[in-house]
Amino acid sequence: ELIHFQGNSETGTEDPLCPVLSPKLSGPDFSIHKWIGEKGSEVLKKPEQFAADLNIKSGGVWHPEECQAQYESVIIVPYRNRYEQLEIFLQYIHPFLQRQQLHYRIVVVEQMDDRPFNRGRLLNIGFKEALNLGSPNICFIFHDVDLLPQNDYNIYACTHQPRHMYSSVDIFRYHLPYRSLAGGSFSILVNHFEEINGFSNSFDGWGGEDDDFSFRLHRKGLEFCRFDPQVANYVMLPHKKEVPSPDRFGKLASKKEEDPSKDGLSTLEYKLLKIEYKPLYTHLFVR
Ligand code: NGS
Repeated sequence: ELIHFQGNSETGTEDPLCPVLSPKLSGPDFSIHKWIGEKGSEVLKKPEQFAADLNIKSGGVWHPEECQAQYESVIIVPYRNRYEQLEIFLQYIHPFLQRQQLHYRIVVVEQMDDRPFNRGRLLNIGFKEALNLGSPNICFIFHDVDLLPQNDYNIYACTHQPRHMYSSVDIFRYHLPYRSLAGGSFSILVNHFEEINGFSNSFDGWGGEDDDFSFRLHRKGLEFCRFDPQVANYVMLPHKKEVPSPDRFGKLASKKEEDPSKDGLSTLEYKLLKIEYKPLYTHLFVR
C-alpha cells in the first residue's frame, strides 16, 4: 500500500487532492527501446526547452497544477561520467513522474574525485543534502542512471515497507537475478533509512554496497517488498561492464559482523563543493 500525504504546502489548500492513482497512467511502454543506443540522442531536446515545455522548475522540481499531489518523492541519482545516460534518463523520467502526478525533485550527486566510485556514500550524501533542501516527509528513491521504468503503474512513492523497485529487467530476460537484490532502484521512508544508518560508506568500487544495504534492512526486521513483475519492469541502458571491486565479498562478510552504527550516515564525511539548480535536476558536486 502506498503512503499518501494530504497534499503539500506549495500548491495551496484550495485545490482538490489528486486521485490515489493518476488518470494519466498507461501500461507498459514497449517503445522504450527508442531511447537506447545511438537513437537515444535523436529524441532528446535541449534541457532548457524541455524544462519549459514540461513546466519543470529550476532544480528539477515539479508538482501537478490541477490538484494537490498525494505523493512527494526525491529521486537521488549517484553519478559520474555517464552524461549520455543522464540526458536520456532525465528526459524519460520527468514525463513518467508527471503522469503519476507526483510532487518530486531529482537530485544528481556527482563524485568529483578520481577515487573508485562509491555508490553507497553518494546516496548517503544525497539523502542528507536533500533533507536540507526542505522536505521533511518525503519518500526517498535511490536510482541508478541506467534504469528506465517501463510501466507507469510502478508509482514512484513509498510503500509502508521499503521497496525494491524492480522485479524484472530486460537484460535479465525480465527476471530477477536473486531474491535479496536491493540494487538499482529502491524506495524508502526517511525514518527507515535513518534506522539502518543508511548505506555503508566503505564499499569503494563496483558491487556489494546494495547487498550490505539489504542485510542492514533484514537485521532490523525491515523486510522489503516488490511490485508484481508485470508492473515493476525496467529497461537497462547499455554500457560497458564495470570492473567489480576485488574485495567486495570480504568486505560484505566483515560488515555482517560489524554493528551498522559504526559505518553509515552517522560517520559520513564529505565535502560539498557546490550545488547547481539546473533546469532538469539539482546537481550536487561532492568529494
Ligand atoms: C551482485 C553484486 C551487486 C549487484 C548485483 C547485480 O553480484 O552489488 O550483482 O548487478 N554483489 C556483489 O558483487 C557482492 S548487475 O547485474 O545489475 O550489474 O547489484
